[in-house]
Amino acid sequence: MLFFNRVKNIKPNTEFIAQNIKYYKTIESTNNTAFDNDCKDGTLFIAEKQTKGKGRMGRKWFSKKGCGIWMSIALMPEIEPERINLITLVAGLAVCKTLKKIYNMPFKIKWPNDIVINGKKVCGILTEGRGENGKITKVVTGIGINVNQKSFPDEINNIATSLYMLTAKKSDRAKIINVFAEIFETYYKLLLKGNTDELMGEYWDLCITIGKDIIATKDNNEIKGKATGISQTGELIIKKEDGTSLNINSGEVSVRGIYGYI
Ligand code: BT5
Repeated sequence: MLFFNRVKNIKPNTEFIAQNIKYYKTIESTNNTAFDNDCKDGTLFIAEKQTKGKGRMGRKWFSKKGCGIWMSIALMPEIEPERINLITLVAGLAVCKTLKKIYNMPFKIKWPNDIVINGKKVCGILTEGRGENGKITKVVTGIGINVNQKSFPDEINNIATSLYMLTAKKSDRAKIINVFAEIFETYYKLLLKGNTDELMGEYWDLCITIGKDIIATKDNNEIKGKATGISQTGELIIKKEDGTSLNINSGEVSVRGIYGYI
């Protein structure tokens, strides 16, 4: 069901990101709707509530009505399939910089797709791609930001936070989206030009995973080691306990610190 402009005043100063906007009251997942609809490059899909908001590997994303930013951007990049992960990194960098700019608080990135503060998650990102004959036709990057929640369900109470809980003030969702769209577009254009050094440098500075002892879980197997960097295609480079190195891809693993969530 299309819905008229609930999050009012989304009007970023961009060339194409969020220049076309589709608003919904309740849908299953903005990522799915973005795939199912023909649309222009950069179209923003946004819902007041998602009934099947999703994270990676089939996980659930809690998307309470009216409290968060549940949005997806449809992109048609000329990009090799193995570089899609970089779009998640760009989106994470753009959310982190947006929140730091508006709130002046020490938001950080937990590789690949969480924005965290004080050990809790305020935003998650899910990027999915579809293609034909080895070529990407559409990429959807879905972003969930907890904005005005005053509490969370028990399942995520220990790991989730919202901007309201951090500031004790209600935030204007459109303002966050406008700033985000402008920063995202700048970095996304750099990525498409192949000019990744600057954005990877900034990502590195904000990423709390690098340098940490971590456990990556893949297919129920645990890999222990130290995260030493990010590869050119956005993978996390891990130095294992036996001294060998391994690159891991964001879609397949979950990463946590040896001491807790981060
Ligand atoms: C993510 O997955 O963090 C990606 C979340 C992407 C959500 C957006 S909302 C718009 C778009 N439409 C969708 O359907 N999805 C995208 P992952 O790294 O797999 O983390 C999922 C885990 O985060 C869950 O298993 C919970 O532990 C936790 N979680 C769920 N809901 C949360 C919330 N609202 N805030 C913080 N943590 C949450």
